[in-house]
Amino acid sequence: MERSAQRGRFLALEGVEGAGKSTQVRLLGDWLTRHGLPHVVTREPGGTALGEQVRRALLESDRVIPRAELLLMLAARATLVDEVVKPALERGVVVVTDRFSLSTLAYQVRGRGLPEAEVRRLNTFATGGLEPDLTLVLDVPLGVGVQRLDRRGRAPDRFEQADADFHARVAEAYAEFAQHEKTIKRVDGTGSVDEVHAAILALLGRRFPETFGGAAV
Ligand code: T5A
Repeated sequence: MERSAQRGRFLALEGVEGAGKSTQVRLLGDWLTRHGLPHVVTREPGGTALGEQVRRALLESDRVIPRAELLLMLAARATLVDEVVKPALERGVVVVTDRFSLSTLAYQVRGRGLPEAEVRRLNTFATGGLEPDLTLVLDVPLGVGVQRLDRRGRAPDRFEQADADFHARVAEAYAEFAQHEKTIKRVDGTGSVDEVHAAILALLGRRFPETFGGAAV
């Protein structure tokens, strides 16, 4: 996507199930509100009327074959990009999303075993080449995420029910992509909610001082 002086920042939070993404996206949104910074908070799959319908189909259907899973994720993403993310960035606001393209590489490529080059090509078609300025991967051991979700007491969705090997491949993928791509950073997600929030703000303050400089909880 064309950059302009006014273009906003596009941030994505990622990680394994129960890593604390939704909690941290909400806190980041609250922080931006308190500091008077215009922003949009969204999630994937979802974030639009169509995307939320696709989300229900993806999470609640008994069986979705991997290629259909990929294409549904990308249909939701294309809609989110055109209806929400691009217009917001063009207005110069900060966009924070709970998951984006890195989830597709972790879950559909590494988890489901779909071919990476093909998935990347289709993803670029869906996004028009738009990538987050920074993707933060909340780093927690798989067991911690599972414990947090158990404590929440909600019935597991189709992804949460996948076997341990699937989740291990997803976790490895996050670690590996974070090692090789400059716009992906890992954040220790094992501390308290407030500690993780502070770590995210510190990292954003270093990376985007014009927006998050002097950030304090
Ligand atoms: N998916 C998605 C794909 O396969 N491909 C794709 O391309 C995309 C975009 C989405 C599913 O779709 C898949 C991946 C997912 O399986 P979802 O419900 O959005 O489904 O799943 P998650 O993103 O994993 O969301 P969860 O809500 O399950 O987990 P979060 O957001 O990581 O965790 P959160 O913040 O809800 O916290 C979970 C619990 O832990 C507590 C919270 O209070 C909550 O009870 N908690 C903490 N407790 C202690 N210390 C902390 N630091 C805590 N942080 C949170």
